[in-house]
Amino acid sequence: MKTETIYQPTKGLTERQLTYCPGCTHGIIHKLIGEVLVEKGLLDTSVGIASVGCSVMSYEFFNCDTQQAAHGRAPAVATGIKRTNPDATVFTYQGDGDLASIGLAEIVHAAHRGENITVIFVNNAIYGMTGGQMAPTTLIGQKTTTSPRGRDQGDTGLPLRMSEMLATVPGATYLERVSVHDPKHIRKAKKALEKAFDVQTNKQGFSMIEFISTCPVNWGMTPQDSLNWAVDQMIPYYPLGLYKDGTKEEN
Ligand SMILES: Cc1ncc(C[n+]2csc(CCOP(=O)(O)OP(=O)(O)O)c2C)c(N)n1
Ligand code: SF4
Repeated sequence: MKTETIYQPTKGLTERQLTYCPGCTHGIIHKLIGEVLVEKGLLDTSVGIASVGCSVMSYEFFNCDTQQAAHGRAPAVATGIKRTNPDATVFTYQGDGDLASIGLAEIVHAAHRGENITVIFVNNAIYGMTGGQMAPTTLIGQKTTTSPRGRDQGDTGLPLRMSEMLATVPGATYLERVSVHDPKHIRKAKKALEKAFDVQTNKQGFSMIEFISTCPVNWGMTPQDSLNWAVDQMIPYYPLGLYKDGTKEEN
């Protein structure tokens, strides 16, 4: 009997079982990255920079060369690797605690220098790995272990919108915010990733894709409720879309 392959796991990820909690969208984002690297023929020349957070083990999952960076320092490590290996495709994979809190200086300066790297920014509005503390991206009123009555603007200011902020940095080339809460948005997110890697291949400079992601465990929700919460609460504050496309200016 003739058999037809309808679906198979991407070769862009190893066979190692993901360590993410059930319903966490880190896994979907990994899969998209793996698919894009394979489809663009970049896997063999890619170097992923794993950061600190739930994705600390991502060096085990991406089926390419990887390097672990200290908390927040992934863009600096990526800078060194890219500058010494200009033909490699270099990407970082960072949570919002990693990128928007401890690594805020690194990401701003890497964007400002226009480093030719691709940043994958996973915004789940909380510190996942360490048990659900408030992050710079935590929403006003959102309860976390360090804001048990809900984040208060008077105490901690407004949540940081990284894509909007980096769009004001002249050196940044391509910035887009996407979500993976349903198949339509997953397809859109993949397109944005493809574009970001194209920007790097074409030596056009710094690109970042911000993913709205879920943390059902620390949000205290079922996987389905957490997808709904991302749509109802996160996306209104973090609107999806293109924040900067400097490639158009250059054409
Ligand atoms: C210098 C330093 N400070 C603090 C920590 C502890 N720490 C590890 S992971 C983490 C939070 C990570 O949260 P995030 O980046 O949002 O990723 P997530 O786990 O939510 O995917 C913190 C504070 C550390 N490892 N190193
Ligand atoms: S703690 Fe949250 S972010 Fe981390 S793997 Fe679990 S659900 Fe995902």
